[in-house]
Amino acid sequence: MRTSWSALLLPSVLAGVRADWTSQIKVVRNGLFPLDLVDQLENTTMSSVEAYMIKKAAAGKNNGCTLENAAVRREWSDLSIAQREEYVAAVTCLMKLPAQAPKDRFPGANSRFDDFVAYHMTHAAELHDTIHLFPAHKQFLYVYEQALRNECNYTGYQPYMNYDRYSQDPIHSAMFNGNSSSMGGNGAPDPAYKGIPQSGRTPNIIKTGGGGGCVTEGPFKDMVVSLGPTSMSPIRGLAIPKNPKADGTGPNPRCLRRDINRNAAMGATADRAYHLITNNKDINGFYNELLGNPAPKNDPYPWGIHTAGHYIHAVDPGADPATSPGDPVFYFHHGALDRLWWIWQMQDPENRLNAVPDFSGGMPGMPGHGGMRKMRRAEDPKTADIDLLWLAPPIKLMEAHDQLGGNKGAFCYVYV
Ligand SMILES: *[C@@H]1O[C@H](CO)[C@@H](O)[C@H](O)[C@H]1NC(C)=O
Ligand SMILES: *[C@@H]1O[C@H](CO)[C@@H](O)[C@H](O)[C@H]1NC(C)=O
Ligand SMILES: *[C@@H]1O[C@H](CO)[C@@H](O)[C@H](O)[C@H]1NC(C)=O
Ligand SMILES: [Cu+2]
Repeated sequence: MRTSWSALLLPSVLAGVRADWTSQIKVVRNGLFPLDLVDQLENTTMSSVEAYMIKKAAAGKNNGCTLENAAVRREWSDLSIAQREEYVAAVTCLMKLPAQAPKDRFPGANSRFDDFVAYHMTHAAELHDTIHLFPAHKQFLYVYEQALRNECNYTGYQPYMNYDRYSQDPIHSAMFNGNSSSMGGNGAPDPAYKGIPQSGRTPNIIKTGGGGGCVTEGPFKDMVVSLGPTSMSPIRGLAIPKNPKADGTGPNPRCLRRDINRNAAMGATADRAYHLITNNKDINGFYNELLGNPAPKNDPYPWGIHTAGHYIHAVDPGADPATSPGDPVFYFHHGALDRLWWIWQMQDPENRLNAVPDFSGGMPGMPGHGGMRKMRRAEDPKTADIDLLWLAPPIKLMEAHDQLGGNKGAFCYVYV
């Protein structure tokens, strides 16, 4: 009966759709940043999101999630200074809470923050094959956000990074200027740091931005990095101590190293993100372009947005594809990717919401990830799951495709 009821009701409900979402979602924007191409697309897409939600609610399938009760994940610079400081405090709190990952397996995991690094570094295949990359990171971020809120009393949601806001001058940005409301500063200059090799691309290296050493300013200047590096790390020639365990899971106390890098950031500007969303009708194309595959030609920053976003900040542990969540900026980057995926899905929810790449592949856009290509055959997405083990109970992969009602309604958030 439900079908015929909604079939009767829907046309009239849909006919009544106005730009009503602005009364349901609080939009707060930093006046320093006019809406870029992707922000504008996101804004116009919200009316489709609204129509999608009305339809879903009419079919009784929204699992209690509405635009009105959805959490709002905001861009870092759109948060007030007090909100940024609250976020930073929650992350440093997580770094002080005791680890829950099995101690014998991860003697180097010192905190709840490290629990996430421990999972990521040992389950790279489960997180990064073609069918898992987007949904598994959605769950990974969600569980991290829950830990910040439930265990460290954080009252906000995971912020994301709009690279375009920081790409021209990342070092002086609200993310990386090193003041108390930033995500910490640059690394000190280390002449041994040359950058990140990019085989198969021209240029074939993301040249150093001049850092590479220990972070000396801001909230994470005293952070003790412990896990890693692993054999996947593309960093060579720096005085980073070797981990006592072959797989990098042992205790290896050292500083957080960064290279806040404009050469990387310029590969993730809004024009590129807009092209990514609007020029790919199928998920395979979207996935590949995001990963910079095939390598863009005649582009001074041909990295693909995924690679660009990682190397905006990363040296150690951030540059190592296995331990990248060991720099807290990781979560801003993967939030940004989750947002781009969502905007792409919502251009045509009927066909795109549950679209899954249908080739089995790795992450050719990142050093070390090529090796993942053969690590896991693509399973049937319908039965595949996302099992974060000590981080959260398993969920079905397809439940992590819908951020507005997926996972029995646990996912209920929008990006603004
Ligand atoms: C965003 O969309 C809303 C409603 O659709 C519209 O009223 C508003 O002007 C748009 N904002 C910008 C900055 O384009
Ligand atoms: C969070 O708040 C609760 C209740 O006020 C308090 O008992 C707990 O210690 C707080 N946790 C942290 C990590 O601050
Ligand atoms: C930190 O940087 C932000 C972004 O530039 C700025 O708005 C804020 O006032 C700065 N805070 C301090 C204490 O300097
Ligand atoms: Cu990852």
